[in-house]
Parts: sequence; structure tokens; C-alpha cells
Amino acid sequence: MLYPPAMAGSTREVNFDGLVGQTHNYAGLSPGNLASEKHRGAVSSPRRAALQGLAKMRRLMELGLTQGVLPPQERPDVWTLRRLGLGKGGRGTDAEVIEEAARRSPALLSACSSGSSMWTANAATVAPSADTGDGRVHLTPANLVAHLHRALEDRQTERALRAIFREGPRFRVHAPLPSVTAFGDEGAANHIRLCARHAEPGVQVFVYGRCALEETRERIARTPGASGAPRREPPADPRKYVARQTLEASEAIARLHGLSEERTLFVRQNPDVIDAGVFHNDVISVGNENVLLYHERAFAEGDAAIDGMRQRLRGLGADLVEIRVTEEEVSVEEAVATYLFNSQIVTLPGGGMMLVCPGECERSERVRRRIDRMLADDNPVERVEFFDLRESMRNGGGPACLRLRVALTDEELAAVNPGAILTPTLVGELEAWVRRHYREELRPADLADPRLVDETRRALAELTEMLGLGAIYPFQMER
Ligand code: SUG
Repeated sequence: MLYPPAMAGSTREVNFDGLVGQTHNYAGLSPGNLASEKHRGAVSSPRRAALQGLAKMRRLMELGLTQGVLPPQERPDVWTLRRLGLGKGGRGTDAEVIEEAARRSPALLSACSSGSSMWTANAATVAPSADTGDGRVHLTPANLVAHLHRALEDRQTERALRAIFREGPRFRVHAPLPSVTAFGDEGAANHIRLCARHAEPGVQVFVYGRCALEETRERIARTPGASGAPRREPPADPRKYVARQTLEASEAIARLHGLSEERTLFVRQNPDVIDAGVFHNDVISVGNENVLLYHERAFAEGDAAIDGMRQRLRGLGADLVEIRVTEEEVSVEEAVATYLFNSQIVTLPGGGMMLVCPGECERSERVRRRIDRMLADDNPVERVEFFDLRESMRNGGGPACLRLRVALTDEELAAVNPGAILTPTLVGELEAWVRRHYREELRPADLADPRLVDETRRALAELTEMLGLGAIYPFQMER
């Protein structure tokens, strides 16, 4: 298999985008995610959603980046509905399970039918081999316990990751953290890695929303803040919405991945922005190599958080390039509406960085103006391209939500299951597969249609063949 040449040394960043599933719909399942709440009950187009996602993948591949793909999950999740005793106490046919769920608990049916695994920034937290204690790439699937529909993803995510990053001398795939709210973990969406170049060791920044245990709260109150200076009063929890990521979860992942303490930083998200709809840190800041694009209100400690990042990166011999956006330039409200900070920043093979923005940014005059200034200013971000990701955006998922970043050396890339790496042939096959199997429209009421079970399994069986993943879905395995 021929891959585009590595850009920096022999390590490159590979974006693994989530392929949108056939049940992509708007069920309003995520309180605190304003787009999800707003579009509850709207008519979705699974086909358009999947093709929009593939168009982004195709374009990044054409730009010479290595692009990966992660499969959707099996939905509707009849297995969970059965475990909950639906459909003749769980022993009925699939159609009986769906019928009883639709009648007795449409909320459970929609949670078990969500296409939310498409947002692979929430699939796992990843540490490249340059940062880990044992020199392997570590991945920990996120447990996503904050919301019922997302909490159903973790085991399937683990199976998919194991099929792609086979455990051995190169990769270590951990089990998800315990599924309890004290260890609420939302994956890479709350994680930033800063480094001089992808090939080099980095500073791992874990952004958390709250401390779950009294013991942790007391410890944090006693220890200095991110910059080493004494902390002001630790912030209160958000008042309106639940902070999804706990510090306890972030610390557990840093331990599992064998990260060095000097190169790891835990910073708290500003509770006020969580209440304003910033349910993940990647809605308010994004990093790539030594560049950090962030809103001035992103972090509870404000500038001290940035100072901490700058100091640690300096320790690795690199300077942080800060692209700070003020409230006056783009308000948090506008950031949430346009997802400016959920843009991807990618390093192009020829050098320089490009912003991968949602079309919503282009349509906002203020955001457009701020992007133009960013491109004109002295920093590595030189280009922007806008993508129509409207189907995903209406559920609160922008370009960066749709991808999981994995920095890989050439040897590691060669050990990845090649079926998960996009090629011009594969992307064409996936587009044709979507056109063959996906519905043009889906209404929440359609989730009661028992035909969806076979329809989705038929497509997923073909997909696992196409990607060479083996049996990863419950319907393919002995139960
Ligand atoms: O977890 N939306 C997802 C969006 C995830 C975005 N990911 C990142 N920011 N990285 C969520 O809130 C909405 C589903 C619905 O309402 O039907 C949803 O799950």
C-alpha cells in the first residue's frame, strides 16, 4: 500500500473520521449541546450526512494528508433494548423488541438508535509513542457516561479500535474507564497535544470540567495552578449543565498512557462557557503542533492556563504560537453557533497549516473577518477551506468532532489495519455504499420501523468486508 510521504521526519498525524451511520437523526439527546436541543425532531438526511463527511475525508486525502476512517456502530442497538427486557422480556424477535420499545419508551428507542458514534473526537484519548512510557501508541476508549445514548458506544469503540490498532509492540488499546460519573470521560475532545512537530514529544493538556471527589477538590485547592502560581479560588461547577469530563478521568488516562508529569497539564474549563453551550473543550479551543487557537474565556484560570502550556512547551524547546480570540471579536455565543474553534488545524505536506472550517464560519461576518486576520497575521496558519457539514453541525458536531487524531510513525502506520486508511478507490466505494444503503430522510418516528434492523445490518456486513475489519458488531458475534 502506498501512502503519501510523511511530512515531518517519519511521523505524521492521521485523522480517523467517523463514518456517519444509517440512523443519523435529530433526537435532542444532549442537554448542554445547544444545536442538539434546537434541532430535536427535525428531519435528518443520513445519506447527505454520510456523503458530507466523506467529502471532507476525500478532500484532506487529496491535499496529501493521510486520512483514516472509523466504522459506525450497530444501531438500532437491539441488544441493549433486550437487556432492558423489551420485546417479550428480551426474548422476542428483533421486530418485537423495536415495537415494544417504540410503544413503551420512545426515549430508550432513540437513545439506542443514535448515530452519535460519528463524532470520533469522542471515541478515545490517544497518546503517540513519542509521549508514552513504553514507546507504544496508547488509546483509551471514552466511556461517555454523561449521556445515555453515548454511554452505549464504548465497548463497540474498543472492538473497532482493536481491529484497527492491533495490540502488540506498536499499540496498546485500554479498556474504557469504569462507567460511573466520577470517571466521566469524553475522549480527545477534551485533550490538546502541543509539540514542535508531530514527530516530537509533546505536552499533553487535559481539559476537565469538574472534580468528582471531595479528595480531588481539596488537593486542587492546595496545589498551584497551571502556571505554577498560587491558584485563585477554584471555580464552582457549571450551574446549568453538567460538566461531562472529570479530572479523575483525565488523571487516570494520563497514568494509563504512562505520560511524564513534567509534560502533562490538567486545566479546568471555564464553567461559564459550559453553561453557554461549550459542552466539550474542542468547541472553544484547538491545537496543532505549536499552535493554539483559543477563545479568551475558554479556561477557568484564564491566562495562567496559557502560561502553563507555554512554559511546558518551552521545556521541549518550542514556542507556543497563541491565536487568541477575544469576546469582542467573536463572542462565546457566536463561537458556539459557528464552531470556529471546532475547525481542524492541519499541517500540510508542503509545510504551513490549513484551517478546516464548517461553512457556518464563512456565513458569519465577524468570524470570517477574524479568520481573514488570522491568515494575514504572522503565524503558521496560511489557508482556510470551508466544508458543508450541516447535517452533523445540527447535532453539535463540527469538523474537529468528526475526527480522531493519531500521530503515527511510518512503522506504526504500516501496522495499522490498512482497510481503515482511505485511498481514492476506497472513498469511491464508500460513497457508492452510502448511496446504495442510506435513506434520504429519517424522522424520529421512523426509528419505530423494524426494517431498520436488517437494513443497517446488511450494510454493516458489507462494510466490515470492505474495510477488512473482521467481525466487530454484536450481530456478527456469538451472543
Ligand atoms: O455528544 N451530539 C454530540 C456531539 C458531539 C460533538 N463532539 C465534539 N465536540 N467533539 C454530543 O453532544 C446529539 C444527538 C442527538 O441529539 O440526536 C449528540 O449526541
